[in-house]
Amino acid sequence: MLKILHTADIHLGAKFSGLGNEGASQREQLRATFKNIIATAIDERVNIVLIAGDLFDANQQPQRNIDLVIEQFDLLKQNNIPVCLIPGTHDSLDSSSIYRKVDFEGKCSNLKIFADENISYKEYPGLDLTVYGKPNLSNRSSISPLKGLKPSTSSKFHIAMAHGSFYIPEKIAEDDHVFRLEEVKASGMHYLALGHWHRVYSCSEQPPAWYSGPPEWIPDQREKGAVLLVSLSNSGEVKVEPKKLGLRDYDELEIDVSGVQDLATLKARISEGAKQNLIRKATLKGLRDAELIANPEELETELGEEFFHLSVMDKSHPKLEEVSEATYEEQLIINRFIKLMKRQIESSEGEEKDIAENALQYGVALLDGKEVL
Ligand SMILES: [Mn+2]
Repeated sequence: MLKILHTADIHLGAKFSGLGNEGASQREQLRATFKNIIATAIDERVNIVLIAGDLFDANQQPQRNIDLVIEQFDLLKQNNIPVCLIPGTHDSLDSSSIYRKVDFEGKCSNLKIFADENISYKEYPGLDLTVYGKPNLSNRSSISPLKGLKPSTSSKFHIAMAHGSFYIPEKIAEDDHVFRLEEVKASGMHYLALGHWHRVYSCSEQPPAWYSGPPEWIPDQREKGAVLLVSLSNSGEVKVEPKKLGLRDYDELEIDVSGVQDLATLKARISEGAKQNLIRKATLKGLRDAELIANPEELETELGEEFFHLSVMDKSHPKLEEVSEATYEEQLIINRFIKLMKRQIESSEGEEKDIAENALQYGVALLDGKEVL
């Protein structure tokens, strides 16, 4: 049996400007989680570690991040664990690449960096394994990272690493290092370790091809980070187990303020399930009573201490006491809409009238360009 730790998109050195004062702390946490990945690889006695691109957030790095990587790869070496790496889109192998400035392979004899322009491979006879990969040479490319991939040795196990976008019609930019399902199917690999997408995601069952996502929370990510522990049995069966290593968690909360009576209730709703390591994005929506005045910045300051980071966005719209078509020019749709709805309100009663009144308020807000739904 072969056991692998697959990770990618660690983004060491990321700036986190959106986190304000907590940015530096999360940047430090990336380093701590990276150490945790290496400790997990040693604990779990994996045979090899694969890093499928974007180990670094940029090709310019403080010396301490370079030292950290060398120190941690050395820990793997002391435990007889090799490590393979491909340059990704953030740390691509361009002329100013960190992998050209620093001789990581010279300092870590257990490290293989795939640096040939085309797919190349590294054989591990002791593991009966061959690993394949190619670097991303720039941030953008229309060439598939799987181009030319095929088993090239007599190893029992063949595993590829790639950093790019899985092709989904109309969802993917053509120059985002795109590869297709047919290429995965025809690759002859037992497993494909992918990077670039920032979540755990399986593109193919046979052969299994997975994105690990970042191990620790980075901006635009919508879940807690993980690494993948992959086991390949001698009979060719592959088991993939995501292990959540990230410290910081993330959630999004949408609050319809139309049912919220007062500020205390609104605060309680925002704070529901607050945790010290949670990054929460709260959005206020709907039509609010004119008396309910909520200042997002004040809410962030007042409730922020209950979270690692809280952001509040107000997309709600005040309910108008009186809606009049006279506010809008005759030829505008909104003017016609108000006239029609008023006629509807006058001619209905009971629940129907309530619905028509709500429809008038929502309709005016929407035609005004507000996001109330
Ligand atoms: Mn990335």
